[in-house]
Amino acid sequence: MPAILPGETDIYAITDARLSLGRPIAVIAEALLGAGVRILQYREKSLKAGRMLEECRLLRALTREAGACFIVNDHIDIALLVEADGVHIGQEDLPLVEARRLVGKGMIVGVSTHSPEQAHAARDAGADYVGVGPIFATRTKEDVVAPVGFEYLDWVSRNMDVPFVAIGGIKEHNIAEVTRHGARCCALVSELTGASDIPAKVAALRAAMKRKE
Ligand code: TZP
Ligand code: MG
Repeated sequence: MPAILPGETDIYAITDARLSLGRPIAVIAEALLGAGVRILQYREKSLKAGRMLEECRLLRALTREAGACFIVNDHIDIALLVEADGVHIGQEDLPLVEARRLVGKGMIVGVSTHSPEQAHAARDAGADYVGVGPIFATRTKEDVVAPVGFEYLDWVSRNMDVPFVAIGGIKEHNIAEVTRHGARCCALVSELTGASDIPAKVAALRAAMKRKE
């Protein structure tokens, strides 16, 4: 299994074609990977499975070439078909134990969590990492739960021994604060996919995280 969630602070990039200023996914992925992003998640909510499979094949090739980790959101079948490094599931997707049965031990399974109870359950069921959020309000996710703010992130930082990723409304202007609350890895969608200069945005986000370490 490739290393996920580096020890130092870093960003976890997530795709969304609807928030990419009309640019093809290959352009977005190449810009992110060229800027040194180490984890890329494919998350597309409005495409048909055939198209998603094609795009994931492409992203698998690009991430492999870049030596980056490739995670597929929701679609375990597609993740298996393209030999992704992992899958990411939410609380209302297939239960973690069933997802694990499908992908086996060698694949990363990440789970979105919004409370200490969900974090404990994910850890006990063998999650490789947990998503923590949404930290701030976001328009990117349609069925999003209410922001958890910093309270839950603080709790995870202090109490969880499983790697975690902060997510939801994280931007250049607030990422330092998220880092200060203990997040070493931050997941972003719109701030990255919607940036006109993606490498510059990656550099600015990394600099902001480091300044507040
Ligand atoms: N899970 C919780 S919030 C969210 C997901 C997938 C969307 C985050 O998007 P953005 O644009 O970084 O706020
Ligand atoms: Mg899901």
